[in-house]
Amino acid sequence: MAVPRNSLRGFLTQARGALRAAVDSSQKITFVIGNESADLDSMTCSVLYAYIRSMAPPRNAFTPLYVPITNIPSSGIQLRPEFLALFKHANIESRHLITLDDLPDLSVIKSKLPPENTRWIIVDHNALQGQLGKIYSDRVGGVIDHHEDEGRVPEDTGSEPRIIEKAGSCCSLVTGYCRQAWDTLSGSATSYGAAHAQGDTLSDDGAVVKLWDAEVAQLGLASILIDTANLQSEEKTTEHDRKAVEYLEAKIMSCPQLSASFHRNEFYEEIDTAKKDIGGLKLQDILRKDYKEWNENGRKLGISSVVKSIDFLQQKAGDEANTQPVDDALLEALRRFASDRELDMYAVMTTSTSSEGEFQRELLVWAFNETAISAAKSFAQDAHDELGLEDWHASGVKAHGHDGEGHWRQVWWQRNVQHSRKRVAPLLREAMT
Ligand SMILES: [Mn+2]
Repeated sequence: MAVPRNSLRGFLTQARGALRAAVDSSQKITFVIGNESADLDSMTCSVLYAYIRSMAPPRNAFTPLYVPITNIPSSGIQLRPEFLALFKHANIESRHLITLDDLPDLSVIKSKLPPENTRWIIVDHNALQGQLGKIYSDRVGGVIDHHEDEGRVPEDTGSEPRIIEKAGSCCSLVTGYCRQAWDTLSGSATSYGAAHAQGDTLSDDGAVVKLWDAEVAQLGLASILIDTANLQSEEKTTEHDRKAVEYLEAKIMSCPQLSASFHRNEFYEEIDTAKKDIGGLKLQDILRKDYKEWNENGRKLGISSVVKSIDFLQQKAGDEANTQPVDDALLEALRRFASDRELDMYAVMTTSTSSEGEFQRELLVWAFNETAISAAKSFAQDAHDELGLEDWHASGVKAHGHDGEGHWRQVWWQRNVQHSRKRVAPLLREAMT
């Protein structure tokens, strides 16, 4: 039985209830989870997929209800101002988002949520990482992603998708996959009946469903616009993105309450501005806000993506430390971040806009022991041309070589700015194998 048509807010409340029931009375459950960086793309992919799928599940679905999980503790939501800005458009609040805090504690999760009772659909990544990955990898039964295929999801995923394709935003692939079911839902008589049953005060039921659709559509649209710079990035934007934007925008424009006031460019500017508004965050929070980690041959690699320049980070570190010279404060903060996570190699990728208005990237790589150092050096050599690595300006974070403690650190301009972590991470990982 499909879940009755509902608003996003109503659906998330119901999904949380289903999760509780699964834990309390060991019922089966299906999760939809994004990657550990829990960026806008990961969050919206899991919510959109779970929402549409729960109202139109395939006949032999593991469970009719799909529970979207955002792959961070709930405290992480506050680190993502773009989430908060977007929630208003989707008529939800932070408390509605289901996070890792809603799962049983890791020490008891295996008994409270036995793997055989679960199925996992992974979106915006294609290998379940971390502690969840250790316990539930074998239970992954579907994937939609736009990263390099790690070959971990079985070829045959039955009635769930196995889609790994290039796209600016994974949410474009999710939208493409769900649109047929979504159209059927929105056109069906039961939609109107469900809206009516909700006792909504809007004059006609069709308008209620259109508003619900528009709320969810804005969620998906935001992620695609952010990932493709409002479809303006030629390197990132694909046909999937353009089609999905057209589709979602049509859903928004067919909603009478929104059509007059909604403007895509303004909407993009609002979410993008919120995303870059990280000045109020602590440096350690900025570093963990968009962070991913990998294990290669027992060696740990961590990469933080930051939407501000190294200069900004230095300033921030200096302000927080108060006492130290500015350069040392940032290095000290990075060192602490890496050692808290027992990293062998740590990289920071920044994006920013130059004073001339050029989009630019910096890359800092820090290797903390001999094995990591040799990996970092071969990365520096092998990836040099592809990434367009160029020595960073001399001031500030000392850019070169050994720092006297068996460490090695290097900072570059990454002139080939089309390469995000999606490309840099595999290059670093390759160097570590
Ligand atoms: Mn993504």
